[in-house]
Amino acid sequence: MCESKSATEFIARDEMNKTRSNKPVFTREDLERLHAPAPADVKAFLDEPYRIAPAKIDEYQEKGYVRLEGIISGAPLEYYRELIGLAVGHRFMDDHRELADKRVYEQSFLQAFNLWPHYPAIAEFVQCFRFADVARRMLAVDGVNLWFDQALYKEPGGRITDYHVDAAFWPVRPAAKTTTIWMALVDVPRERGCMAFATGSHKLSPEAEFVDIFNAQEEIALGENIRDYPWEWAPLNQGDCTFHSGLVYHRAGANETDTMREAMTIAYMTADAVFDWPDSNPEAGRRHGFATSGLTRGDRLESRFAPRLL
Ligand SMILES: O=C(O)CCC(=O)C(=O)O
Repeated sequence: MCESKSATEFIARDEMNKTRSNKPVFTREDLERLHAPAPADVKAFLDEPYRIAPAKIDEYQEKGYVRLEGIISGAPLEYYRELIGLAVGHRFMDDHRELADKRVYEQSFLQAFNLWPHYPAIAEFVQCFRFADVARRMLAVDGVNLWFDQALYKEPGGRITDYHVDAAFWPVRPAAKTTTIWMALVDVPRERGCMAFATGSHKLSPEAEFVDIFNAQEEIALGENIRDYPWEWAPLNQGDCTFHSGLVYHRAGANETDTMREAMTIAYMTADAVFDWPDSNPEAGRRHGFATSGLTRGDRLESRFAPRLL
């Protein structure tokens, strides 16, 4: 296996290329890797179920999130860390802005949304049995559809991620039957920007409250409804993950280290989810239009870009 190349390294190399020729170079070999099928041992790992103690499922349902150790490890971890790093580097190769020149929202992370439709090697990972099966068990449903994936790379010096509830951004109902895996591709201690969850806040309301993090000008102060909740920080070792409910309030710390916080996320919904949105954010009906094209409010949400996984 080739030496692992993180997005930080890729972007640094890209900067070198740019200085030399004023044109970023993404090698043919890099692109080929993003289109190549996984080696047999890596593929076998993706098909292997992850053993979860029933207490972990109870914890998810009680707190709205749960931490799981070693969802990925060894060669598969190195393999996908490198591929996801390459894909993030590819997405951002024409973005040469300094952190301080970006919009406040963009200073929280490099957000590489829906890598799977563009890079077949990542599609295998995003659609795999191993993670979808855990999602199905957390949601206590018979089947799950993919909603989307996104890599969230918090740059060194990257600001906090403002508190919010995911389901308010999504035209997916019931919100309680959505969940996201947040996977640490490197160690993510608190100082590298780990996640924090308001435990139990997913029970506040079946309708998600819209917090407009996209237009923040500074850190958004916690709302009164959520201020007194027990917030728990969730530092993770490389290869660990959290699953969090689409209804749980959460945020993340700043990256105070000098290395990238590399995280990969995949969002899932119950297979009988419906295309619908919260009254607090009618705009959600227009977001993710590629996945809901041709659907009318109230239709079952399944499409080429929101496929059934299990
Ligand atoms: O990674 C982050 O900083 C925030 C992630 C998040 O909000 C999410 O995955 O729902």
